[in-house]
Amino acid sequence: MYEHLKIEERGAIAILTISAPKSLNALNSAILGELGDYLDNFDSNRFRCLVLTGDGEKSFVAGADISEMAALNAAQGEAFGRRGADVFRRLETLPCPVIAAVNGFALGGGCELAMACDIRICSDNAKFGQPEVGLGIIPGFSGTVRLARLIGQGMAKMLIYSGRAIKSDEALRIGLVQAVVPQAELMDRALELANQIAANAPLAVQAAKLCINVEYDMDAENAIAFESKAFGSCFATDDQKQGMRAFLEKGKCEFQGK
Ligand code: CO8
Repeated sequence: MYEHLKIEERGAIAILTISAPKSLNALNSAILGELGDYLDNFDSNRFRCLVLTGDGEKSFVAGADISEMAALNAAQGEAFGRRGADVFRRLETLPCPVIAAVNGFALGGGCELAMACDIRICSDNAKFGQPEVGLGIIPGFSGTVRLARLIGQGMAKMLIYSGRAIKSDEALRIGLVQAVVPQAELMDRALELANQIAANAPLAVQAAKLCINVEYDMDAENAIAFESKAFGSCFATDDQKQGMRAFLEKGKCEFQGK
């Protein structure tokens, strides 16, 4: 149904693969459109985790499509940047968690896409970077926003100003990724984590995601109040009743997401 997206469902886990092998999965308008459509129709009641990856063993996403950007004027550049940023924001605010399984190059828009996911696991051959200033532009899919938030301003400025790409071990050291695994194990390890997430109470997982995302932009007082309210709302769910009963009876709970 999509030209550049491959979709797989494994129980409560959805796997989305960006596939444009000729350009190392670079993001053009068509792919952004498909990604936006997929996210708009994503059923967070049915799926408990989304794993996002790139096709092949070389590249996650090698950036926005340079051939499409080359002739843009300022207004068109802004519109293209806005379009990508909107799609990435939809990914970031998807109710259920998203794991980026980064299988190779995550450059420019590819690094920005990975950063819009909740958790990043990468293969040992992965490379991250924001090379945009070497093309006469800046990261335009929210990279200046998210990179600084994820790894701190100093490190973000060093990477963005220099355009330097870093290997997986350095990405782990600076906190850009949460785990590095051998390439052959990448999907298994991502799915293992996805299954751990999926075994937990889905409404509680969603509430935790919402809290962490929303509270980041709040002052401490409002953030704490927001968390208290979300915490309280968990007690209105069957999952909380059943989860706590199962614990007290030393049983296991199959959460229903109600
Ligand atoms: N866009 C378009 N085509 C690409 C891209 C890209 N980002 N990346 C790779 N390709 C194409 C190559 O042109 C090549 O095509 P062809 O076979 O027709 O010549 C094919 O993919 C294979 O690539 P290479 O032959 O270059 O493969 P290598 O293994 O030699 O190198 C690299 C791999 C290092 C990944 C190299 O391809 C590269 O440097 N790519 C560009 C990386 C980059 O600069 N990315 C950032 C792009 S800018 C961006 O993402 C901005 C996001 C914000 C946009 C805001 C809108 C205004």
